[in-house]
Amino acid sequence: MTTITIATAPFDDQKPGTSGLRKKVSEFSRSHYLENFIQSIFDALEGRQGETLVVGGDGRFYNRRAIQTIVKMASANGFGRIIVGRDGILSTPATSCIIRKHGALGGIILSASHNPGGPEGDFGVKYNIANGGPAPEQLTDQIYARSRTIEAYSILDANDIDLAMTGRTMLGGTEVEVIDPVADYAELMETLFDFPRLAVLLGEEKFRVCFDAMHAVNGPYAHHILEDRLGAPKGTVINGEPLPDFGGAHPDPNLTHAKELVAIMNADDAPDFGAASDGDGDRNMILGRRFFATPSDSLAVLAANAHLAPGYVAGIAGVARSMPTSQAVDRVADDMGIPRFETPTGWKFFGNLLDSEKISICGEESFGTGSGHVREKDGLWAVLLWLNIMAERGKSLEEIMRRHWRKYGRNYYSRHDYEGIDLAAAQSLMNHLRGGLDDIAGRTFGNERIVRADDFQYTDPIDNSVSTAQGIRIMFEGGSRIVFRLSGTGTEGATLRVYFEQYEPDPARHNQDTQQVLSDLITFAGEIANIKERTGREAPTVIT
Ligand code: G16
Repeated sequence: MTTITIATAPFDDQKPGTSGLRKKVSEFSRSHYLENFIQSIFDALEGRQGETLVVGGDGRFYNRRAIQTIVKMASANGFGRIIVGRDGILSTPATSCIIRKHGALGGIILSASHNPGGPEGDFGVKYNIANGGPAPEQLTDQIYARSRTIEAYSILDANDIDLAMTGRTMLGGTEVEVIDPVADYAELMETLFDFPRLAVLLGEEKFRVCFDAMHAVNGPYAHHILEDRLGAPKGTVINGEPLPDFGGAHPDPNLTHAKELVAIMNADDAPDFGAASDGDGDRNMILGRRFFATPSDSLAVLAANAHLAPGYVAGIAGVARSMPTSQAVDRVADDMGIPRFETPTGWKFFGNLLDSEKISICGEESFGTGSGHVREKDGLWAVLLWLNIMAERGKSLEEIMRRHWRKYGRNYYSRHDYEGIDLAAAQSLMNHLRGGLDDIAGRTFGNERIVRADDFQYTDPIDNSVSTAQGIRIMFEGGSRIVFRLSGTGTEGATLRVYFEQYEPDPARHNQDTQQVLSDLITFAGEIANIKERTGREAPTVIT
């Protein structure tokens, strides 16, 4: 086997977004496109010689092909050991767990998360660092800079490795180990949760669960943990086989895309608990019987009750949420007297806070929650923590949520997405808002005064790095907020996200329709940003 060096020329569009580089499969599969980006990652990594690299993905179309290329390139670039998930499968949280457990330099995760898959769908590459978390901005900037100047990449001239069998082989001077994708992760979950207690709950005939893996990566993890280990009846996990095109569906666990689960949970004989996760297994949606827990509320409940699970029995050090996430978890932190942090959108911003143990639990409105057990958000972890809490409380999900609201008040919350709009129009909408910030502050809307309008900026309390232009915030006296930002994960045009939040302390008013409660804020946002005129859209594409 020999290493060959292949001449190439830079592509000018390899700037990683909120979570890695995401493009259409047709773009990623162009000659040298994947290779350029992988070599740019390797070139940005100091001291990779002899180190361990973890490689896996969510099973989407192009996953296996890309893995073969990456393994040969990693070997040619001097990695001493490569750990690959069997069949090329590794969820994002499992990759984070494996990087940490095996002391790897980092890992490459092939996923475009919740974006559709298949030959016409999306593909993506993320690099995670030695702490198991997403590469911080300094590193993604270096990778991007390298991609602008790259002239050649190195690859081993070798046969493909057998991804179907676990075991070790040598590839050039590199040991390649194909591992069971689930084992390390399941072992970690067992240290955090009361598995015997959960086995009793899930074994009870009167308590039923439905987990929708959406034909994505969490299928094997959920089958193993929920059904094989905890004894939930077969059939508890639906759509449990990862498919290259996710069965033609959109593996996004929200009320719009997880239609099958939503119908099951709204039926007369609905199970007690429902959940779905996304393409790469890091997101979660939590449902009770005919009841939806918003991700922001779910985060707040998990923070308030985490001590009921063995892994968090000593309490939590602090919490963090991304800026657009509702302030529900802030109220929990204030009540517990622990620190809380507000970060930009993107899991990478939690890394330093978790590493320095300033926080134990964090989450985002975009269906992501997690803790210090790994450095990624973790869909199945959230499910197990909820189940552990329900087992201890002996209450339904809705009862737990309503009790929470009675204690802390309810943050009515919704996100409106305008997907696939014209990029220039989206940017001009944001610039228009930015330009008018001084005029917005101090205005009165209904009975509420706008106390502040700004473009969110974050200074990391650990490394003092500064991230600017992270979203427009309009904040009202009573705690209501409107936030505007452009998504950093789409692959077509731009996606405008508008987030609405209104706080309601009075329990007598906790039963209202969310969109109704927020309707005035929604109208105001439409007017202030000229959404219809600027996007050409009458209504949002997705409301969560
Ligand atoms: C990624 C990031 C999250 C972020 C989400 C939405 O999630 O990891 O931190 O909240 O995208 O980002 P945006 O609003 O910019 O589209 P995932 O699950 O897609 O990897």
